[in-house]
Amino acid sequence: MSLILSILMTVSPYLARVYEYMPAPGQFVNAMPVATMDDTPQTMAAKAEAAIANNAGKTVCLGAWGGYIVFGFDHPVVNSGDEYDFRIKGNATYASYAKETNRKGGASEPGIVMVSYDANGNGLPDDTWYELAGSEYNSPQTIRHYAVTYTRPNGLENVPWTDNRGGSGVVPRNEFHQQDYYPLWAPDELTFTGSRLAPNAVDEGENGEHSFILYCYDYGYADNHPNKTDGCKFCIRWAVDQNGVPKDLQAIHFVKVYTAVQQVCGWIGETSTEITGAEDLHPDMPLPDTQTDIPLTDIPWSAQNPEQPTKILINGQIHILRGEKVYNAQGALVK
Ligand SMILES: [Ca+2]
Ligand SMILES: [Ca+2]
Repeated sequence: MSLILSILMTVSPYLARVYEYMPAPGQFVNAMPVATMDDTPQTMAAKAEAAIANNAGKTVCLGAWGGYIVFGFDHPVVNSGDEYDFRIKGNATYASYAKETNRKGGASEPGIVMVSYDANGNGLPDDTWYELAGSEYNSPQTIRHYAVTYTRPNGLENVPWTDNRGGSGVVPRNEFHQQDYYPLWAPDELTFTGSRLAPNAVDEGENGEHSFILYCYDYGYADNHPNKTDGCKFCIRWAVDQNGVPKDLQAIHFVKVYTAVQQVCGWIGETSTEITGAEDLHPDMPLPDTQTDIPLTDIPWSAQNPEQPTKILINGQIHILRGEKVYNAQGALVK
């Protein structure tokens, strides 16, 4: 393999970039990843990226409802049509109790997944977001256009919140985590918007004992099923616009995940989605609109460039390599 080919073909299947990390308050916030008073949105995105990019496998916590992360890959993830397209890893587990009752549940902390195509081509996630409609998308218990505002408490106190439906509550402190639960680098008020799924936890304890089982939703949420299951895989064809109309995206560049439930489970505290990585399940799949392809015999021969042309994929798009020269699918020299 020529040097130019080996350089051009390095497409990683793994999450490559974290563009934004803004958790809601929570018991693991400022700890996963660790934050200091000197941190900024930029340094925290970099810390989140170091934790989960390139299959690093550490944990980033999104805190209570609404807290989010925005990440992407080093190439567009192609919509395969009928297969799973990408996987998001979390730390969900099935509890033995739930296995005995033939229900899937345990530590399931579902996060809503949104996707975006870099429509303006600037490499930044500033384009329209589309929700992947998971199993609860049409549930009458799902609240759309929900908004919560968290307020920084004075010192190490419970974090109060109010919502846009007259509700209020706190993210309570517990004895296990002593750090500030309010993101250190955030403004004193933090408002998140999105959809809220119904609480998924049931206290299955008996005789005054508490034992919370967080039951899995069927499909379409991050940190909802264990990483080895199909329950953490996603299809781009599930994308819908803000009115619920399916959106046919050829590929996506960016993914946003936010904690989807607003729930406190006794001593185990608030429910918060965790992310430990993500992976394109078919990184070599070409973009469908580049399938049009010129015959290899049309690629110019020269004495300096005598090798037979071959088709290669660069960032998911068909190119043609001849010697040290690279042509696009229309036959134009690109390198
Ligand atoms: Ca953009
Ligand atoms: Ca979790």
